[in-house]
Amino acid sequence: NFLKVHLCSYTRVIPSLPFSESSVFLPGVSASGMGLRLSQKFVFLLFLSGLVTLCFGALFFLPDSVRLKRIFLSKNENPAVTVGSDNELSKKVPGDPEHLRAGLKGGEGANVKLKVSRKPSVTHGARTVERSVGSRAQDERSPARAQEPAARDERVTSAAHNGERASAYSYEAFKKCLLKPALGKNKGTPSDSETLQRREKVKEMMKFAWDNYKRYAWGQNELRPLTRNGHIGNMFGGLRGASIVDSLDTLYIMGLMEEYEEAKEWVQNNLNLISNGEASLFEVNIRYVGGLLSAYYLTGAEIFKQKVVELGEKLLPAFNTPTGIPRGVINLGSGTSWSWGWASAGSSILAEFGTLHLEFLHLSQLSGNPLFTEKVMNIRKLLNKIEKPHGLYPNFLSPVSGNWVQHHVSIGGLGDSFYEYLIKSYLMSDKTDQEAKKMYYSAMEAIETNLVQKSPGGLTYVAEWRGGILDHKMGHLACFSGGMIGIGADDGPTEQRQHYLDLAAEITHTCHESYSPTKLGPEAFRFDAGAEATATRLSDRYYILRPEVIESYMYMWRLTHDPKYREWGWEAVEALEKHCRVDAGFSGIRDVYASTVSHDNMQQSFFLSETLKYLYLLFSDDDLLPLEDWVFNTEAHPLPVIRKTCLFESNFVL
Ligand code: DMJ
Repeated sequence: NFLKVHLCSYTRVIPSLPFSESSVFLPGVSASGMGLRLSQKFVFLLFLSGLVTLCFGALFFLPDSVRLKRIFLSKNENPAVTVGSDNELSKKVPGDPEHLRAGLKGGEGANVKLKVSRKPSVTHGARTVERSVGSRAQDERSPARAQEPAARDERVTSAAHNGERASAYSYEAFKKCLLKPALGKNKGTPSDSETLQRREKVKEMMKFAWDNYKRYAWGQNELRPLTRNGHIGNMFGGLRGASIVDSLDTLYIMGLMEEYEEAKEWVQNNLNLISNGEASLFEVNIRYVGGLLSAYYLTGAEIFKQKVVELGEKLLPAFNTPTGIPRGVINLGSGTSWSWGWASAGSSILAEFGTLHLEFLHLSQLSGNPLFTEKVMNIRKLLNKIEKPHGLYPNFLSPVSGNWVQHHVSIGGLGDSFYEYLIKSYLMSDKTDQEAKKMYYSAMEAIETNLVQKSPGGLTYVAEWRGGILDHKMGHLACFSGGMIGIGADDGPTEQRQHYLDLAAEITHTCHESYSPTKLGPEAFRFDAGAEATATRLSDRYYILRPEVIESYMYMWRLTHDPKYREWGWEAVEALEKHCRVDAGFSGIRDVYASTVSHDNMQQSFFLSETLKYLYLLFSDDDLLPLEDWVFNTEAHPLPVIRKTCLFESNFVL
């Protein structure tokens, strides 16, 4: 700091002053050129150039947020990367669940990471995300920088070019390649009356959540049900209507057609993609890109295709890094991108850059632009090649050097959906993507060897790994892994198939155990010091309407038809009604163990896109979005299996 303040103020003053005045800085020497001897002049010049060099060098040590650094060093030129320490991540500030949001499956409770923790948006917190994004928002608006990335790849934004290609895509051909009708024979209506009633209840919950959003927060990102107003936040780079885009497919699947039409009309007339805000690449991808893609594939409405291709192009500059590993935050207007302030040494997050593959393959498919696929294949290539400690994938990677920055491994926050997208890439490729398959099963083997544990009480759980030391906790986010391991079971090595299905069932059971006594689960729960799937810290006790446990029930039901999964799902419905339903919507709660409920005043958009959708599917017949034809992205947006040969032939037929 001394260098920064003092040396830099010298460089600012000296060039603008006549020499006589700069003598202030070199006492005892007359600075007028006339009064100096040659050797003095030489020493003075040497001193001056030393100062300039030092000042410039000092810029590299300034935090990213300092304006001076932004002026001299463009973000995309990448700061030097050094190996970060765990301390950086372990600093927490007390979280206020009222503002906590939940991006990435990636969180550690209501504690928000100080440096804009999200594990934050990732894990818990929009609040952290908002902070980091917000703080940059003010000084990020230099027009010079705004032009920067556009010129980098002429294939990125040629709207006319993509428009042409996009219109060449044949929706009819795509439909012919589905094995079964998307909505089943009878929209998945179950034959037994109890299940039907339960399904109707879930539909009513969706309508209630939607109506209140519409009434109090229409066009904003999420509803605040206690204060009856809207929330915008900073995660989506100035985009609006997150709850609308996230709900399109749920409304359609549930047959809430009037509501679906309202949503579609809003997208048509009001979804403005010309925004100049800073967005989480991950969140925009899973919610907006995923939501628009599945709305298109389910309905064939051209508007969704147009919007999603346009939005996809805005995300491409995030990949302009030395390795092609995208940074976490991007300004949707200028294309400038940077890493989260809380991420160690400017690193990118595994679950963020590893959760783009499904959507980007579909963007190429719809637009005819191969660039989307190239970007994610490049990530794949790097991850495949890099050395992995014990076969594990750490959560932090430098987009500059392509090396791991920290050895923290987790199937929950910060890691989670990377693994999910490996197996789903394989399934979505009609089981042709052998590379994804291999990476998934090797990763699973390493996870089983190093992370999977049995508690003294007999519960199976997946611990976290910090440089070889186990942290005996699981986040709510990690509970999606029951479903993931379940859907991957059948394609594993023959002798392992039953084992994987059993493991999936055991993890789902453990997560169900964590749902007590309110029948809603905490953000994180532990298995040490006598704890058996319970939150031991007050700050881990919140529940923000997350879907992961219910998601696993849904998959396990489809895979086994064991009635307990429907019973557990129904328990969750009753608990949501009892503890989370308020007069104007659904709200997260601050403490799942408290006898008196305290609400956080946030109806997360993923409650509509995921939690309620998975519950509805749980109480539907399996032919509603059959798993042979559809994979769900990490925000529960269904994307169709790509059957290349069939599509090719069908296009010819047309
Ligand atoms: C959702 O946005 C997605 O499921 C994401 O992968 C993780 N976090 C939330 C839900 O908890």
